[in-house]
Amino acid sequence: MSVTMQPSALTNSAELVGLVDQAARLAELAGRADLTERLTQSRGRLAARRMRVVVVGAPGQGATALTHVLEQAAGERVPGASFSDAPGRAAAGQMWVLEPGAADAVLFVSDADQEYNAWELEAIARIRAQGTALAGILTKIDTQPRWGEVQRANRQRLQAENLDSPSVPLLPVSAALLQAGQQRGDDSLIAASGVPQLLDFLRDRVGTRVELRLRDAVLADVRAVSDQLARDWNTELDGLNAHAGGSPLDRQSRAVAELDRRQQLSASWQVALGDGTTELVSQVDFDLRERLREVLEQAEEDIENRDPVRNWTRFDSSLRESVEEATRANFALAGQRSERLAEQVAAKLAGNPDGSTAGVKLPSVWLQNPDDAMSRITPMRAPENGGMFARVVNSLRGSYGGVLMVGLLTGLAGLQLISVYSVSAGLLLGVFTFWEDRKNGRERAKAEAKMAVAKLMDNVNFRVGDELRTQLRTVHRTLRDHFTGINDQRLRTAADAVRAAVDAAARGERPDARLAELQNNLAELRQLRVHTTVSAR
Ligand SMILES: Nc1nc2c(ncn2[C@@H]2O[C@H](COP(=O)(O)OP(=O)(O)OP(=O)(O)O)[C@@H](O)[C@H]2O)c(=O)[nH]1
Ligand SMILES: [Mg+2]
Repeated sequence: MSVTMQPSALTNSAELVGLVDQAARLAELAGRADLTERLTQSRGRLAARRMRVVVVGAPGQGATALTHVLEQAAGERVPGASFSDAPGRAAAGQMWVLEPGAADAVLFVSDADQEYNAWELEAIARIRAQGTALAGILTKIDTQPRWGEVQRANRQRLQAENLDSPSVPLLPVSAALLQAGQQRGDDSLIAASGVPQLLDFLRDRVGTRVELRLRDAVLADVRAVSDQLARDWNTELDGLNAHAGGSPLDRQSRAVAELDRRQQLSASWQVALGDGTTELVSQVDFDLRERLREVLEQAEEDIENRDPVRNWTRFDSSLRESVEEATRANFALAGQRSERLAEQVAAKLAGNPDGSTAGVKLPSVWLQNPDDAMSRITPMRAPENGGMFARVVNSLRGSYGGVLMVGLLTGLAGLQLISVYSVSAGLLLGVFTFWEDRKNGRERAKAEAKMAVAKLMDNVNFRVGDELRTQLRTVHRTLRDHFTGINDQRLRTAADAVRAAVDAAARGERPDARLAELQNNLAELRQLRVHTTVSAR
């Protein structure tokens, strides 16, 4: 009893839920827990759609109490729903007007002690005329054990007034029971309140408008699942048809041989993945070191020939750019190699004579740029180049020493401390010290610059290398999980085929029953596929 009022362009939540459920049932039939899980997620996304529910009714029927408990209990069940009391409460005998489009669903409440009166029937007729999804709610069922009779009587009245086609769902609830159940933590009271059932009903059965983006995402999931199931079942069907010839015992031994082959393949892809990963990591790691070594060499050459110490910030940032370029290239290589590894493993698992990956889906693998690791690398500290002042002081000290030295020597010869000789010696030594210092300072700055670069490169090697290895470990895990899933499925299919063949051989018959079952499933899938594509236009 789905309440479907909107024109069907598959923007209606109830129709979409129906398709998701149908696909989920088929996935379950095929034992594909991974696909069932994917559909559970689509269903969750549908349950989280925005839904405005307005509760209306004659005065005193329990609209406010119901709105409160729905708000409290909605929780995970219908996380996108909002509930409100009828705006502009109607006084007895008057009619209130709902803005068209203000609600996705209307709950019309009436006390379970009495049947719909004329006023209520008129109100229901008006809401129906507006085309909003509608459900009738019998309230306060805790005080009225005979609510079932009232429900039946209401149905008759709706039918008599021509208001029951399509049928209006009539759901019993009790706000009081829900509250009592919540207070005492008693699940049976909560279930008896009918409120969880009402919420599920709103989630799955009330057709509200679904945004196009959500609809397309859900349909894409359903299509992907049905394609996957079609592939599985077609493969099995081909197998059955190919093996249909010969005696039941022949078919049995062929099925056993196929299972055996798949078991061997199951070992070989794991070896391929293990070896391939080790090789991948060492190749990519080597590539990173090589690229960084080139950057380091270039930087050392620049320090030697171009003296970048004076323009240190620019040197620092251009060095970083080269490092980033090198790491990006390295990560891109890692991505390509990972994809190639995935193909190699898939080919091993597929075991096709032509070495293709046909029959085994490839996973999507990708690496992120190590921007985060790069951003944690601090700029290089500028080397000190001594500075002019230090150099002048040093030269003065040199010339002073010169004056003293020669002055004292010539003093012994009877000349004064300050003489032509001593002053000339002082000048000479001062100039000498100045040039020596300048040269030493430059050499020291270069050496410091090289050390700073080496330290930066060490840091990059450490952090980016670490990031690279972490990401490659993730790739390995992704591949392992992906191929394990496929492998399990292939083994299960082969084992099922063996069991079916053994059964058939025991009964001495052809595997017709399974054949018919597969054909039925495929027919249902084709129909599902038509629903999800044609209506999506
Ligand atoms: N026993 C019982 N009483 C209820 C229940 N729901 C509501 N009531 C009582 O019914 C009376 C009316 O409830 P409201 O929720 O205020 O009803 P309403 O339709 O919002 O009323 P107005 O806003 O005054 O028109 C209150 O006394 C509630 O305590 C229920 O589930 N069980
Ligand atoms: Mg009220």
